[in-house]
Amino acid sequence: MNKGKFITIDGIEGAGKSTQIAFICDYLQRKGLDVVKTREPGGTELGEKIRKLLLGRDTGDMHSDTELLLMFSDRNEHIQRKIKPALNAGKWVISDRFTDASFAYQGGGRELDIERISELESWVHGEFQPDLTIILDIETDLGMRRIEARAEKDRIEQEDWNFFERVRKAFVDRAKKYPERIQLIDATCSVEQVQQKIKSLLEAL
Ligand code: Z5A
Repeated sequence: MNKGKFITIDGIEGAGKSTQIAFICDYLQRKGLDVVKTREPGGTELGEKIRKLLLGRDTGDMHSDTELLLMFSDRNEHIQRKIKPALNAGKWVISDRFTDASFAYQGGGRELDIERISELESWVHGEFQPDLTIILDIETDLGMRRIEARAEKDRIEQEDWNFFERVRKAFVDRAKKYPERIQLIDATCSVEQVQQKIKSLLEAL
């Protein structure tokens, strides 16, 4: 039985995940909880190498199935070596992205078969799911505008508006499909307003 709680945050680029994760970690730590902040792809030593392969511009062209399989290889390492041990030690794990991102980016964005993604999900983490998933929802145009100023876009960030629009739609569909786990939050409002909504979810958990 898990003793800690597992929270994942997702959404399209520029939705404000990094901003809100910093708030979540600080909020929980102030409550005296032992918090582990992590991310996907990445989060483990091997995972960070996989992340470089997945997001590095110098990786070049990659078959969409390869991208999906690498995401789940990274996830397996992450769950087995970091997430589950931390939860079993009573820690609260906050992950910047998790499996919903594979359904949204590879399923929605790349238009891969959802059934195949579900098979990988069953294989890699079966019944194991986050206690709470927060999806920050924002219009695609606004998300893209927020990250416009970035010096260099990674391999996936270079995709076009239509790709991110499909990703956004897939996230919204996930939230509708799993209302007991996923909370969709309107992230177009101010940082403070988003924090207030997140705060009430954390209190409930
Ligand atoms: N990926 C995948 O394809 N499949 C998978 O299974 C997984 C991942 C797990 C990981 O990137 C990439 O991997 C991602 C999906 C793919 N690819 N893409 N593209 P990442 O998650 O590490 O990075 P990111 O997606 O590019 O996140 P981000 O751009 O850093 O966005 P963010 O963290 O959501 O935003 P932010 O940095 O907090 O905020 C962006 C800007 O907006 C910043 O200037 C803030 O100050 C500002 N901001 C934030 N909130 C607000 C509000 N409320 N109002 C106004 N301005 C705001």
